[in-house]
Amino acid sequence: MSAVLYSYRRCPYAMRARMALSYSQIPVEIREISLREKPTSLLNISPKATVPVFHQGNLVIEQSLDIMRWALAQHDPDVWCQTDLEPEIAYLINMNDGPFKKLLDSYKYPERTLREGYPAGPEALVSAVELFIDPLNQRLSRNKFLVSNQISLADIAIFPFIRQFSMVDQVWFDNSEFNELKKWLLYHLRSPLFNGIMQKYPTWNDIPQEKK
Ligand SMILES: N[C@@H](CCC(=O)N[C@@H](CS)C(=O)NCC(=O)O)C(=O)O
Repeated sequence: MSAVLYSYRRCPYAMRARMALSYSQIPVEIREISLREKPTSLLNISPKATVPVFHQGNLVIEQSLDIMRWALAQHDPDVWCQTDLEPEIAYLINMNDGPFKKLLDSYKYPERTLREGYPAGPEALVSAVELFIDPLNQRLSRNKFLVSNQISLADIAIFPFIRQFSMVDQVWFDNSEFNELKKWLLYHLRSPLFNGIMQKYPTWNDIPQEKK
């Protein structure tokens, strides 16, 4: 049964799902959507309509991490999911998706954040470094990847967010002291896996013509 992934090229959640599906060799039709004009077929299966959403037959998976875990359960050739490392993998991903993502947004969109009364811009940057960037750099000075010397689910789930972080102020990041993290980021940016999932697709839509 053919599978579909509703996706948005630059969304870090969609990137991690596309990377896992590609690694697990799951054939999937990528439907690049417009976030402003979401396709009806997506809204029909997932009214909240965030991307990514995976759809195959009766199966609808609406969270990027669930898509990753589902894909790896089908095929995990390099053992990204190691049972004994699972608590550490889960801890890191929770930190990323929870407090770090909040700080990343505050750092990236200071105007929006200030309006909501949270610390923004430089203040958010200091907190993000303390909470996550520095600890990740320390981990990478001990091991080649985030939880061991082998790549794991944590590396792929977190990488698109560190990429986004590095791009908010590329000069700051390039001049920062986080050399191990820079190396790790570059490794992923240059990987065939990442480059393979960044190919461009025309925007897919199935909004009825009369609504356009
Ligand atoms: N928890 C979700 C978050 C996904 C998410 O927030 N995606 C953003 C794009 S990066 C989105 O679709 N936002 C909805 C919108 O902009 O309408 C996941 O892990 O899949």
